[in-house]
This record gives sequence, structure tokens and C-alpha cells, in this order.
Amino acid sequence: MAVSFVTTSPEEEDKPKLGLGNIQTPLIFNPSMLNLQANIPNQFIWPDDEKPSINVLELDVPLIDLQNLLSDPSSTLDASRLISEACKKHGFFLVVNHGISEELISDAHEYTSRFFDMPLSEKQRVLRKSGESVGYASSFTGRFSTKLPWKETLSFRFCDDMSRSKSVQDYFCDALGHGFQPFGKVYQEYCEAMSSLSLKIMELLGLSLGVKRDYFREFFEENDSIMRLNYYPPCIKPDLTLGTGPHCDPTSLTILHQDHVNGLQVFVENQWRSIRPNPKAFVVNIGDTFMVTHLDF
Ligand SMILES: O=C(O)CCC(=O)C(=O)O
Repeated sequence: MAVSFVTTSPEEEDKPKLGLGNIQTPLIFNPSMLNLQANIPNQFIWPDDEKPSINVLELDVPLIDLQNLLSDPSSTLDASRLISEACKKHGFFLVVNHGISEELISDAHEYTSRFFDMPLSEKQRVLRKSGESVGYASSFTGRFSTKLPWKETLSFRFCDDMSRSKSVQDYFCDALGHGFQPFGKVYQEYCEAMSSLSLKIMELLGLSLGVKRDYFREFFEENDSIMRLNYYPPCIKPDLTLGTGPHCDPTSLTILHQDHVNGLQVFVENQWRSIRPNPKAFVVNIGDTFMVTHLDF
């Protein structure tokens, strides 16, 4: 399970790729039913050369300590150098001492479990509609018919400027009813925390690119983001399928919090490398926008 906050504009969201299947007979992804069968449906079985790699080496990712960072010039310089190197190599780094309480992070995971533990019919009340980037999606059964991911997601929008988007609290209450107010409250708070963390990271990215510290902070101040809860249900044949297939984030920045289960891998120099879960850290992944900028420098 993972909770990821993606700074983006809705237009940048992952669009359906062409040619990956037909949408005529969508399969229903209900893992508790599918796990009663002896095998998983073919649609979820990935080709041999794309099956999960286990026993992969760990990726060397810098750990950036944010405590007092931006007020201490020499640590700031060191951190921006480390970030610059990591961004040129693979685009991943970890941040610790980020100021987000353990309680809030644990609540975010707890409400993720509560949501995905609900019966399918309940979750489908907030079903992601074709062409939209928010809502509940169970695998991609309605969009593709092969190489389906063994996962469920719930995505919703966050924007600091309430005149451009409804609050997270209103999203939950309007879509699912007043009983979901506690979900909305936790995720509203979590998104606000992620939004301010993303602006701190923007400062570091600015420094690592040799521009003014405020340069990207100001640009992204009224950022538009998508919060995504990723849930990877147990699977009877985990070696045949993938939770999330290989992809790039076509966005600006992703801030991910992993649960204790290993699984996140990054393709670097023709090899998959893992990023071990660290409950105290957020995994930061620069999206394509910053990848291109770093490679140009
Ligand atoms: O859930 C994860 O650990 C990673 C998910 C991911 O890469 C994504 O949502 O873009």
C-alpha cells in the first residue's frame, strides 16, 4: 500500500495508452473473489520478460535531512549537490525530518485500508469515469485487456485555491456521504502537508539547478495536485503479475509514502533496483518535467 501525492495539472495525468486492448468486455477486479480460483485470469499475467524481478539490488538514494536545512547554507549546498546528482542518475531521493507527524501519516494509511476494505459496490459509488483523473479504479479493467495491474486506487484532486477546486473534505462528503467526513478531514490535512512539503522540495530543486531558490516555489505556489491511494491486494500468484507496471511519471513531482512492504523498483542503467521502505521518509521522484530540466544542465 502506498500514498502518493503528485504535483501536476489534470491534463498531465496518465492518459490511456493506445493499442493495449479492447474495452468491450471489461473484467471485474474483485480480488477476494479472484483469489478463490486456482489461478489468476490471463489478463493479469505479465509476459516473462516483464514479470516481477525479485532479489534485486538496492538503489543508492540520498537521504536528505530537512531539519533546519534551508536555514543552514552549508547543509543546503550539500543537499542540493546530492539532489542534483540523484536527479541526473535516476530522479529519486528520500526526505526525512520533514515535519509531518507520524500520526497523520499513520491515519492516512489507516483510512486507505478502511476505504479498500469496503465492499466493491461501496467503492464503485465513486468510480473513476472514463477520461477523468479522480475516483476509484479497480485495476484498469475498463481500459485495457492485457497486462492488467493487480491494484486498486482512489485518486482525488487537491488545490490550495478553493476557487479552482472543491476541498478534499467536500469531495468525500459529496461523493460518498456525510459519514465519510473523517476520511476527508485526514486527507485534507495530509494534502495540505504534502503541498507545503512539495514547495520546500521545489526550493531544493531550484538550488540544485542553479536558479534562485524561490524560482520554482513561486511557479508552483498555486500547484494543482492529485493525491492517490494505491492498494495492492493479496494475490495467490504474486510472481505472475505486477501491482504497478513500468511507467514514468509524466508530472512535476511525486511524493510517496510506502507501507512496510517492499515492491517499489526503479530502472537504472538497464537494471531494476529496489527502494526499501523507510517509514520515517518520503520518497521523492521528480517527474518528466524536472528530469528533462536536470539532464539539460
Ligand atoms: O505504489 C507505489 O509504491 C508506487 C506507485 C507509483 O509508481 C505511481 O502511483 O505512480
